[in-house]
Amino acid sequence: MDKLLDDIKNNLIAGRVDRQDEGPDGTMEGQPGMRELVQEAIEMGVPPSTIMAQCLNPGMEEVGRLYENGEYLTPDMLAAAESVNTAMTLLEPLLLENNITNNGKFVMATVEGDLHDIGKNIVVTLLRGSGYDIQDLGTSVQADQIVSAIKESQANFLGLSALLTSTMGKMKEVIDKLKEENLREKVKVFIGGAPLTEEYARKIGADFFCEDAFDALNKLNSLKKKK
Ligand code: B12
Repeated sequence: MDKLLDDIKNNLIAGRVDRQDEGPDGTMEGQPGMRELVQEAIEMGVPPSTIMAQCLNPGMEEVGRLYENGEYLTPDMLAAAESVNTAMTLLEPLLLENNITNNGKFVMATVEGDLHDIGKNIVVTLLRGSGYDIQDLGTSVQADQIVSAIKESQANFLGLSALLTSTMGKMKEVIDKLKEENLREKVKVFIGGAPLTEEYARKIGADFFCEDAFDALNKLNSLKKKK
């Protein structure tokens, strides 16, 4: 099984969707790609959370490193994103299948000016699969739109994502607007994204900073226990 999990991770890094993809060096056509490998893992009974934790998260971390080193360019990143999405499309129904409980309403958005959504989508899939009713507002969402969605849905939780240092300040704008509308006490605010920290969460008045999707789930579970 370890080889299968490694193959899934490596196909993500190679940005391959299925067996027709030739891969970055043009030699991989005919070999199983993300679709076939994830399907095989599902048939073997590998839990979706294992595939996410052992293949998708570390695979995307490696893609990030390659981009930062200059070895990967934008098309390589987009190919990796398509490969992750293929995996998530196969995993999402399984995550949903096991959950009938409704743990609360969660509004999720990437803040204004920011188009990064791979991490947000992973969080959305994991939380949806864990019984949260998620309203995903998408990317580059203005503070006003986020606050209106909270008001209308009476959500218990808000998740904000930012990957750019130039957009993370928008999170404070959202929190300030929630205060203006007297909604701040009604919603727990979770923030995530590579440039953020625990300290930044405290500074802007968010409730929780989360390293990754599993950290978010743990923090939500600890809130449930406190009730
Ligand atoms: C993929 C990628 C892109 C893709 C995005 C595709 C997509 N659909 O998302 C594309 C090619 C479009 C892109 C564009 C750009 N990018 Co870019 N991108 C990345 C890259 C390589 C990986 C990001 C990623 O997907 N990581 C994998 C996911 C799984 O991790 P994650 O997002 O961190 O999410 C996890 C946690 O953070 C957490 N989390 C995230 N959000 C949330 C929210 C909540 C509520 C919770 C609880 C948890 C949580 O959980 C997630 C799952 O575990 C990063 C490098 C890096 N190392 O991060 C650069 C990076 C973020 N990009 C960068 C830049 C500069 C850009 C561009 C400006 C490039 C350009 N010149 O055009 C544009 C900006 C476009 C825009 N307006 O947003 C810089 C940002 C630098 C900075 N300091 O601001 C980075 C750091 C690369 C670099 N070192 O230069 N990018």
